[in-house]
Amino acid sequence: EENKIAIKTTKPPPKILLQPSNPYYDEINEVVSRHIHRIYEKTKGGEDTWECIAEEGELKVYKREIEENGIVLDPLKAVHTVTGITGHEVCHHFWDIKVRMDWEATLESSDVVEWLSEDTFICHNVIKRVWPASQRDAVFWTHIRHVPGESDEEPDVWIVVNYSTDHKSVPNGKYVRVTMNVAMVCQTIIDPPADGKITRDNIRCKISYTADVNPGGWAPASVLRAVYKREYPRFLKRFTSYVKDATAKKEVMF
Ligand code: 16C
Repeated sequence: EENKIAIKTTKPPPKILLQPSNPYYDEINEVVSRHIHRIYEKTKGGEDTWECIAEEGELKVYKREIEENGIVLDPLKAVHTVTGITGHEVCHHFWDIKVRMDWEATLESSDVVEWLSEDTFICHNVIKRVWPASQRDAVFWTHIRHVPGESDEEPDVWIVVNYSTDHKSVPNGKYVRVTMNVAMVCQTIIDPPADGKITRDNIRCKISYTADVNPGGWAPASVLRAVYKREYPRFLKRFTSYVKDATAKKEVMF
């Protein structure tokens, strides 16, 4: 495909977790901690500024309308609870670029640009074009992490963060560059059965997904909002049922 930028990395992933010596270490830790803290912030009452745009069973999708210089920046968040899968499994499938195109419906391509560590790489997504807007792309680091619960009562957390960055091997210009701060945060709830034998029926995953996306250049607000309203709920349903199917016959990955 002559139209594609040659950015596929040939270097294999290092077999070591993200190290303090890595230039991205501080930024990644900061962004990850901010997302983790968000899940412990219980809603403090008062006016709820989030507008629900979709509700289906346990899935709820909310947005807040924000525009800056005519560009839609609506932050989006979704919560979902899915039985039969763990947070580790959800995060693994969200992070693993080898399976991304199996559940991503809005991408034309997705490639690794550089591996930073065993748990982190930089990638390049080319997003499908939406008429009448220009085509978009995104370059971001994606990091997966397991974090112990804040207290004895809190379950462990699995998290993936996708956060925009620049990379010399993907010059800006061919597409309009989208920037994002996306997090998939999961906690696994186990209801142990009387016989003590835990199966997938006894497992639930509480998911919190947030997306702060800047579409980069002008795009018609009404079209963009309509696309978001359709695509985010579709993504959450499609992705979670993908993970259920992919793991159903496998041993539980706690
Ligand atoms: O989080 C998701 N996927 C991750 C892994 O790929 C990653 C990607 C985040 C995508 C952020 C959204 C980009 C919005 C681009 C704005 C496009 C402007 C179009 C102008 C319209 C007038 O974190 C799952 C992401 C779920 C998808 C969210 C909705 C994105 C809509 C993109 C439009 C493509 C529609 C294609 C129609 C078939």
